[in-house]
Amino acid sequence: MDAIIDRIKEKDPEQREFHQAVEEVVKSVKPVLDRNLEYRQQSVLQRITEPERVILFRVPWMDDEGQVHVNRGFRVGMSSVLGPYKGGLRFHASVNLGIIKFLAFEQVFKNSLTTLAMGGGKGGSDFDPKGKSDNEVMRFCQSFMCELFRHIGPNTDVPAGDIGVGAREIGYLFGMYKKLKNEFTGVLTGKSLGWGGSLVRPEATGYGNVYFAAEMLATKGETMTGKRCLVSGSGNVAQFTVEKILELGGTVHTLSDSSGYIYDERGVDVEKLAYVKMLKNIRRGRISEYAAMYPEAVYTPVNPALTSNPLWAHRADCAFPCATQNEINGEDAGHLVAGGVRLVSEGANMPTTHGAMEILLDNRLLFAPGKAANAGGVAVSGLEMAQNSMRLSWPRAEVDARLKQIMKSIHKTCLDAAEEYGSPGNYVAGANIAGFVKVVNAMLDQGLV
Ligand code: NDP
Ligand code: 2IT
Repeated sequence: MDAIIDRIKEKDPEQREFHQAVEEVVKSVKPVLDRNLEYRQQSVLQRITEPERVILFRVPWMDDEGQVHVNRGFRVGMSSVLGPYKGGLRFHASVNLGIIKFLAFEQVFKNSLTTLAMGGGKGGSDFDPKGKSDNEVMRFCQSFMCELFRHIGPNTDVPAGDIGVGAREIGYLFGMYKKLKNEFTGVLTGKSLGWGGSLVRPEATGYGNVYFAAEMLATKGETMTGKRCLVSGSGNVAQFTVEKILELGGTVHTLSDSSGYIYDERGVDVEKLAYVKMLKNIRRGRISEYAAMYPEAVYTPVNPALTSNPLWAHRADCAFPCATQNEINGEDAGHLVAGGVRLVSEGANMPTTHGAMEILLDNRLLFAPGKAANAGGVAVSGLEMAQNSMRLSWPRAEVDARLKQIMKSIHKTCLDAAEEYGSPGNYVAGANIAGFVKVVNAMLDQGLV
């Protein structure tokens, strides 16, 4: 297995996030491979770590001043053994092929855990939507779709949102897809309600994250009531993580963006959350403005050169990283433990570095990896696909009940797999093993293709 990882690193030495994601899964599934000769004979690890396809394309667009810009577009289809490629699109200046491959790789196991028929993929662009006008974003999305449309389809590949891609972008992307293909299909999820979207899809990742955390707490006879929580990010996942924590009786004391974070000792309540939604989703402002609006909060700019993020040093019971990858490092993990945190549930994809995760697991925290805890988003995307196929839409209570049931079942699946392979209570091992076994069995059933 070391040789496989070495080969992946040699082939693409700059794809650090991809190596990190692969190493975590490979480490977890070692006992599975040890017990299964066929998996080893069939080279399942080599096969599962090589994308089925990678599409890389030029995205030219013109800004409001008439200046031409060129960005890079990506779509990686990692595995289609369980269904059409499924996964979000990320628009962020940091996007590169290694990041999209890590996200696509994680998505394969996450989608497998949902029990819905979805393969794994991811895409995006190094386009930075910050400070762009609606018209600029629209022209960018149209140009992006002018190439992407020929590679996707409701039975081939179904993109959705991720960082920098929300309802506005999905609308522009869908409009261009529909025009180019001359058909109205459920080719994207996260659509607006009026034209094919599902109720609860905007809330699903955040709500699912907290449903998962509540399941973990229940194993200790505890609930979210009265729990002090730290949340990072202030986008889609963070907002609805906060909303559900409040609903279940917890308190939330932090929010952040890439410039800094706010600490509010009195707590982000329902009214303040409504302000954050307006600030981030409509005004597209910065979280620093929260402290101007609510003087009881303290804003701290975060210096990226710092080795740790002070957000994670506040005293709390639970932490919900909901911004981006590798936002909790070893030093932050030490602060979380010292600050009394007993539960970490990853709303973001791979927000915890490998070293940090080891510290949290060694200290016996309840730790939920993103591929389990944030699977609610893609799960409701799967439900959106189902509703689109039937040309029906389910009521809110029905979608929410299905989401809750899926999160409950992922929680149990993780615990059962961890127990079976000798790591009781380890959700990282459980999620990786359960996700992996289902994908690999399907791969073997379908032959060497
Ligand atoms: P949004 O774009 O809505 O919000 C992203 C938030 O994270 C913003 O507050 C953003 O701040 C912050 N952020 C982004 N990049 C960085 C960075 N490099 N450093 C610090 N902060 C950063 O995205 P989502 O809420 O949708 O996504 C958040 C995370 O959740 C991602 O890891 C995503 O992959 C994951 N996820 C999302 C799902 C979904 O359904 N949307 C489903 C499952 C996982 P700023 O405004 O300054 O950029
Ligand atoms: O990381 C993720 O699971 C997402 N960004 C959501 C993907 C989806 O297809 O809804």
